[in-house]
Parts: sequence; structure tokens; C-alpha cells
Amino acid sequence: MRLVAPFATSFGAVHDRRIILVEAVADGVSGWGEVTAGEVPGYNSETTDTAWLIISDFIAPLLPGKELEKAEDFPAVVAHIRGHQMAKAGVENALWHAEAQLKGVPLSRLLGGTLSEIPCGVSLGIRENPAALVKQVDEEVRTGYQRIKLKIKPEKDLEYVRAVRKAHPQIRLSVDANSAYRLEDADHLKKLDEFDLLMVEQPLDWDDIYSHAKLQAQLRTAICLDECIQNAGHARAAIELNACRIMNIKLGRVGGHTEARRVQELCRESNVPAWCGGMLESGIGRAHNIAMSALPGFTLPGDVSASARYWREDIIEPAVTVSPQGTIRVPENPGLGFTVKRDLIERLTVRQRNWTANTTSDKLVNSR
Ligand code: OSB
Ligand code: MG
Repeated sequence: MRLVAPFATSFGAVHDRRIILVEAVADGVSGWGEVTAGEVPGYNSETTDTAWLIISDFIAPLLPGKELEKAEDFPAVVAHIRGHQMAKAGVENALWHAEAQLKGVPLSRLLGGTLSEIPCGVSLGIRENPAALVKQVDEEVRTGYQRIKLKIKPEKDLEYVRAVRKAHPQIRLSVDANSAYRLEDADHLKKLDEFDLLMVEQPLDWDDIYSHAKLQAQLRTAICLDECIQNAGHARAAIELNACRIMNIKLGRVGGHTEARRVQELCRESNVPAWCGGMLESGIGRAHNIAMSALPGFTLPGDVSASARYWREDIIEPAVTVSPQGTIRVPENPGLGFTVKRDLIERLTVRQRNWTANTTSDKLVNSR
């Protein structure tokens, strides 16, 4: 799927997404999940192709004919597989969607969600110059988004943030470095303090909680961890070490709804504000993000925004839309609350693998 516009972060730019969708057929219903791995291993160590391999060789073969009482029982089935959270999450979330349909309840309620509306922010990629970025911020603020996040990297930071802050003195503004800095850059990062940011997200290495604790002690601005938090244990370590004051929760990064709910619960007990991150998802991943964001621990606007910001035509119906107040309504109908456009998905499919109790098939559909 081609994004409406290329999206640039400190680890590279993406225009075309290659997305794995998982369909789990259980007791006559179809549950759908999305694997949120990127095309390159720049955000974390997974990619679309590593997830394809892990699901094909190690996860999917475990499931045909298996009796699972509830989706929550899935993590134990794949606990012997180390890492590969995004591959696992794609499958687990499909099972959650199936369970919600079988029980006739919205997925948000099955998860324990209480909000009927979620507050939304946007994440803006690195632009060619500050003026272009300011123009985009103007537009998003006019649309109603409650928080604007700017991607930054060395040489593309202070000047950009300064220009946006000058044009919009009052908005909730944050930045995301996707691990582009080192602890030795602390004096430089301290200059962000003057812009009254809600947070600086993941400034240091993707797997280095300890250095973030060292940095947080020197910054007035709150650090939010994204890449570093791969499970509830990491979240506990980060909170107890004061490595962050805000938490970004992503379904794929922590391995699915079961673990994401645990991280959320921990944040709530610890009074650490949390929000739902995004991975340039199609409508299926987006619908899962909306369901998760209804949990009470999600107290800050997430990176969950309208389908039209990403896709000319989304693969769910209706497309996700945002109110003039910058909120998304949590669906009240059973399951994800959106219809999956199977025809469009089939047209976009390049490769398909099926597992049933007796057979496996592999089909190259539309080589590109
Ligand atoms: O760090 O939050 C991130 C996109 C790809 C990989 C990592 C990140 C992002 C985003 C975009 O910030 C969020 C979105 O709009 O989906
Ligand atoms: Mg991030």
C-alpha cells in the first residue's frame, strides 16, 4: 500500500508499505490482525520478511485444530519463541478479534476499555525545511488534533521545533528522535527544555533504558520511551529507574493485546501517563489501536489518526475519521467495529499462505 505522502524518521523514509495481515478462522468467524513490522530493521529488529518467516515456520503451524478458550491463552502457546513480538502480536490480535465476535461484544469492552471516545494526536515526519513543517502543523491544528509530534534527528531539530513553537505558542507539542542521539548529546538535548514540550520520545538507543535514566535526570522535559519497552518487565524497570515519565504503548512492540494491557495497568498503578503509538498501520491495525486506547490507562492523545492521512483507500469500512475536537469514537458494535474489505485486500495481496488442520498451501498471487 502506497502512503499518501512519504514519511521520514531518523532511521529513514518510507513511501510503500508491505504489510502482513493475519486472518484467524475460529468457530466460524474471521478475526483479523496486522503485523506492524517495518520494511527495514530500523525501528526494531523485525521486518515484514522476518515476521513472515517466524509466523510461517514457527507460529502458524501450532494453531490449526488447537483448542483455545480465549485469546489471552495465546502468549503461553508461543512463549518458547524468543522475541519477534510483532509477528506474535499480528496473530494474537487476530484471535482477540475472533473472540470479541464470538462473544458479540466490542473488542474495546472485551479488553476492559471504558472510554467511548479517544483523544488523538499526529506524528509528522522530518521535512525539507522548517517552513514546510510549520505549514503542515497549521493544517493539522486546524483539523483539530490535540497534540502534534515532530520527528527530529541531529541537524534537523532545534531550528524546526523553534519555528513550530513560534507559530503555535499554545499547542501540546512533542518530539520523537527514534534513538538518533547519544548520552554525550545531553547538553544539546537540554536546549529542548526551552520549548515547553510535553515530551521527548526515545532520544537514545533502542535497547538502552539505563542511559535514558541518566539523561532524564538532566532534562526538565519528560522523556517518553517507545523502542525500549518490549514487555511489562521493561516498563517496570524504566519506571523504577526514572528512565521516563511518560510511556508510549504499541501493540506490536510488546507482542499483542495481552501484554499491552499489562503495560497499561502498570502505568496506571504508577501514575505514569500512557498513550497509544502508531506504526503507519492499515485500517486493521488502526482499529486494534482504537480498541486498546479505550483502556483507562491511556490518558494522553495517541498517534492514532484518520485513515485519510495515510491511505487513499483504507482496507476497512468505514474509514477512521476524527472529529473537529480531535477525537475518534470507539465503535460500539461487536468485534473491531469496522468491516474488513476483503475484495480490496485480495487485490493488494502479493503472497498468501493458508494453514488448516490437514493442509498447508502457499500462493504467489501478484508478484510485483
Ligand atoms: O516512533 O512512533 C514512532 C512510524 C513508524 C515507526 C515508528 C514510529 C512511527 C510514527 C508514526 O511516529 C505514527 C503513525 O502515524 O502511525
Ligand atoms: Mg516513537
